[in-house]
Amino acid sequence: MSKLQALIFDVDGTLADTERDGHRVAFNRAFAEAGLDWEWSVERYGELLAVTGGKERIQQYLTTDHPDFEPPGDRREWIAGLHKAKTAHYTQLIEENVVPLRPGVKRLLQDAREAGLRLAIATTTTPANVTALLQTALGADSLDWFEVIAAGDIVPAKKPAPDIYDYALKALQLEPHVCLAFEDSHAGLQSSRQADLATVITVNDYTQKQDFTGASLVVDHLGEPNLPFEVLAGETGGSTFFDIKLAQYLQDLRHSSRASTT
Ligand code: XBP
Ligand code: MG
Repeated sequence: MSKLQALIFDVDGTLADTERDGHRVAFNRAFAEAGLDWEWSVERYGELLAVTGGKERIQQYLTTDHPDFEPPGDRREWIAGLHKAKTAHYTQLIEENVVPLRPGVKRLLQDAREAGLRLAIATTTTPANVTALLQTALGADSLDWFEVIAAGDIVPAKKPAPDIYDYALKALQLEPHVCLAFEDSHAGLQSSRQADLATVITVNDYTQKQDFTGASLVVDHLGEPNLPFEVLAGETGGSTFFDIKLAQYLQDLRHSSRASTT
C-alpha cells in the first residue's frame, strides 16, 4: 500500500464558500464602478458559474446577455481591466472577513502539517485572491504551509481541464496515486480525475445538485469532532468528520480496489 504524501486543495467553494458573497459581490461592485447597470443575482451567478474563470465568465455574460454591447477599445483588454477592478473589490471583501473558512478546513490543514503531509493548492482563481483568503483566515505565514500554489492563468486551460492539477503534481514532483484532491464542483472533479487524482467532494449551495460520479467521497462539509458531516456518497470506515485517518483509509481503499482489478 503506498502511503499518502500530499493533499491538494481547490479554493473557491472548498476552502471557503467564496462565490455567492465574495466573487459575485465583487463583480457587481466592479460593474457599478464602471458605470454598467449590470447586476448578477445569486441565481444568475449560479448559472454563470458553469464557466470557470472570472474573465471568461464576463465574456460569457456579454455573449448571452449583452450581445450588442461594444466595449471601448480592445474587448480582451477591457474585460481584463474590469476583472482587475473586480479582484481589488474581492480581496478587500476577503480582508474584511466576509467569507469564513468552511467547517473542518483549518483543523485538517493543521493536522496534515503535523502528520508531515505536503500541501498544495490547485485553483482557477487569481493568485491575489488566494493570498488574501489564506492570510486573512489562517495568518500571514500560512502561504508557506503550501509548497505549491497553482492558480489562475498559470496554465493554458482552466478546469474542467486537468492542467492546474498536472501543474501542481509536477511542481510537487509526485505521482497522483500518493495524493488526494479536495474539490466542490463537477468541473473541479473533472479536472482532478483527468489528472488521475482520488478526489473528495464537499458540496455547497451552488454545487450540491451536480454530478460527482468518480469521486472517492462526497460530503456536505469536512466536519468537526462535534459537527459530523453528512455522507452523500462513498465510504468513511466509520469516520464522522474528515481527518488524516480517513484520508489514509480512502488511500488504502483506492489501492486495494486497484489491486483487485489488475
Ligand atoms: C473557481 C472559479 C474562479 C472564481 C473567480 O475557482 O471558477 O474563476 O469563480 O475567480 P476554483 P477569478 O477552481 O477555486 O473553484 O475571478 O479570479 O477567476
Ligand atoms: Mg471550486
